[in-house]
Parts: sequence; C-alpha cells; structure tokens
Amino acid sequence: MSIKLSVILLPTNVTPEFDKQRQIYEDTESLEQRIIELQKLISLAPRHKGAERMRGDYRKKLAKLRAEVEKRKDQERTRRSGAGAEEGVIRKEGAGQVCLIGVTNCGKSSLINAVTNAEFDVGDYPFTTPIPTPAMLTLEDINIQLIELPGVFEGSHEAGIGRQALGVARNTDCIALVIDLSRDIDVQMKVLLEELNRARIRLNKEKTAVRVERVGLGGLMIYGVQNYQGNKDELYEYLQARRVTNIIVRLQKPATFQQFVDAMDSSVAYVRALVIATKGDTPGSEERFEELQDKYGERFDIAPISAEKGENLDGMSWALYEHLDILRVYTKIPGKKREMKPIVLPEGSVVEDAAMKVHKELFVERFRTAIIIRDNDKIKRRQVGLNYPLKDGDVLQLMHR
Ligand SMILES: Nc1nc2c(ncn2[C@@H]2O[C@H](COP(=O)(O)OP(=O)(O)OP(=O)(O)O)[C@@H](O)[C@H]2O)c(=O)[nH]1
Ligand SMILES: [Mg+2]
Repeated sequence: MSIKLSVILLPTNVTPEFDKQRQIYEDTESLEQRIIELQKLISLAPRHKGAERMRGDYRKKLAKLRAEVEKRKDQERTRRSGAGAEEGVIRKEGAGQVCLIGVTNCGKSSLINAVTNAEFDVGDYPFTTPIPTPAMLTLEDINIQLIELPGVFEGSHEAGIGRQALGVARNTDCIALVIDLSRDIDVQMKVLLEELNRARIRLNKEKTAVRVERVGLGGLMIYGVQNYQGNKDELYEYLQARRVTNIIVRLQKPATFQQFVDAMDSSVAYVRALVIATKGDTPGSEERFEELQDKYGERFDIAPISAEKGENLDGMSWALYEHLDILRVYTKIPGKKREMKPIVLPEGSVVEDAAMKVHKELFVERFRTAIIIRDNDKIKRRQVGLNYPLKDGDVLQLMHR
C-alpha cells in the first residue's frame, strides 16, 4: 500500500489570502456578490508576469458577470415601467442633467421648447407641466438632459408631487433656478431657496472631497482614484456589506475612507446651481434683472433670456454646460482623424479616467504612454502618464503594450 502524497502546486505563487478569497468567490451564489468577491480576488492576485494570464481570465469573468447583471436590471426595468421614472430619479441620459425649477408659469416649458426639439405644452394657467418631464438639448457634440420640474410653491416639499420633484432635484447634476422677470423676483427666489433648503438640498456649497451618486447600472466607477488615500479593499468591503453594487464615486480632493463613509451617509445633497432669468422682453424686466444681479449675483451666475424673442439662448445653454463641471476629450488613433464624439468626464479627471472609460481595467494594465494634443496651447503635443490632468477639448492618443 502506498501513501498518496498530495502536494498543492500553486503555479502562480498565490498568497494564502488569495486562496481563501478564491474559495469564498467560488462558494458565493448571488450574482452581485460574486462580482464583489471577484473584484477582491483580482486585487489580491499576484502582480508578476507569470500570473498575467490568470489575471486576464478573472477580468474577463468579471466583465461577463457585470454584463449579466446589467442585462437582468434592464429586463427588470422594462418590466416595471415604460416611463423610466423611478423613486425620484429620472434615468440620466447625455453628458449631464440639469433640473429647471421655478414657480409655476415662470416660463420653463417655453425655454425648453426654444432650445430643444421638445414640444411641451405652454399655458398662462398654473401647473401646465404637472410631472418632471425630460427633454434633450444638443450643444455642439454633446447632449444635455433638461428636466422641467412642476412649479414649486410654499410647502411643496410636503406635498406628494413636490416631494417627487425635489427628489429629482436632489440627484441631479445642476439646478437652474428659473426666475420670471415679469414678476416680483424676491418672492420667487425666497420660495425656491426655502423649499430646496427644507428638502436638504444645498446649492453651490464648496465641493466636498467625496461625492457619491447611486446609479441603476454600471457597477462601481471611481473618478479621481489618485485622490484616494485609503485601502481599496476596505472600500469594496464596505460597499459589499451595504449591498451597494452600482455607484459612482468622485474623489474631488484627497480623501480618506472615513470621508467616503460620511459621504455615503450624508442626507444633505450638494448641487451646483445657476439662475436663468426669463421673459426679458416684458415691461420692467430690465429693472428686475438689475435687482436680481444686486441681490443674488454674488451667489449665482445669472443668464437672462427671452424665449419669445429668442434672445441669449446660446449664452444660457453654454452657462448650463459650464455648470455641469465636465470636460470633453477626443480619442485619436495615430495617423487618423480624431473621434467626432467626445468622451465626457468630470472636471479634474486624469488620463487614467479616460482610459478606464474607453477600455476598462484591461487597458490600464497594458498602458504605456499617452499623447495629448492641444491645438490652442503653446505646447501642442505632450507625452504624459496616467495621472496627467485633462482639459476640455483635449485630443488623446492612448498607447499600450
Ligand atoms: N413675454 C414672454 N412671455 C413668455 C416667455 N416665456 C414664457 N412666456 C409666457 O409665460 C406663460 C407660462 O409659460 P410656460 O412656458 O408654460 O411656463 P412654465 O414655467 O412651464 O409653467 P408651468 O408648467 O405651468 O409651471 C405663457 O403664457 C407663456 O407664453 C417670454 O420669453 N416672454
Ligand atoms: Mg411647463
């Protein structure tokens, strides 16, 4: 009789932690959980060349699992509703979302009709637009989603429809306070600011180190990873424990794990805002515009328009773009023209963020260098690394092994 000696061969020299994690991953059944366990597994995988293939295999597996989750969510969504509105969030489309919020009849629908292909009902009676309604504004090569919220009134944060509207405003990228220049401006401003304040939405407050945004799809996206000062596993574990699978984290300044947790728990929303002053063609509008500038000009940028006369609609649209804090980057293959459609990223993004958006993690591993072409700059071409900050309009060539 011979004794069988079993030797465990670990061809890629994995650590015991990795092995333990592999077991956990293999024993996990729920799809979302598997993704989280697999992410942890990948982060524990050996970095050396011999393990490249194994890492690649796990990455493919991860992409497949994510795709499967997205498919399921899509099916679920179509099953539940055709409208796309869910729990105070309108599914974001385009490069950014702006909510138009104002008292009833202030001219929100007229302004949306003037800058988009939408044909919203316009009326001189109150609450013509009774529910949050989206439209798409095309600006050069990007789309900005505009959402008209039903008119705000004193106490609307307590009423059902007002609560829903403020719920949408909470999750948006930018709030446009729409002020009608044919009426008393102070009354309008006070109602809007008071209702937003009660809904715990703060406007134009200093950027926090961490901004989190829960989304319906897309897994975990982190922008500004270079600002994260904690241990990434800790972050994954935390999200896993809270069963959060789809989330965008924006690290706008150096941030610790604790700051991330605070951002997750905060019930206060910080949203960028500006003022659009409408009906600039009506009698007395000039005086009211000056009053608006005097009283609120320091706190908000103000874009005056007349939807009826088609005045300053372009200026207003670009003001919206400015307040989304995004930048456009155009990828390019050497010897070819740049892509027509930009990649849109939050301001403050670096080359790595663009690379992640184009090729996902696989690329970042194989990244060699990048070339940025800035036609209007003294230095037209520069060779840069993953941490190099991007500017609006950059043309980017990504080179990999
Ligand atoms: N003179 C003038 N009137 C305007 C202008 N824009 C809108 N109006 C008028 O203001 C009234 C209300 O316009 P809407 O665009 O329906 O306003 P709203 O904010 O969408 O209103 P609700 O959806 O009912 O809350 C209508 O009678 C419009 O004709 C403008 O630029 N100039
Ligand atoms: Mg309307």
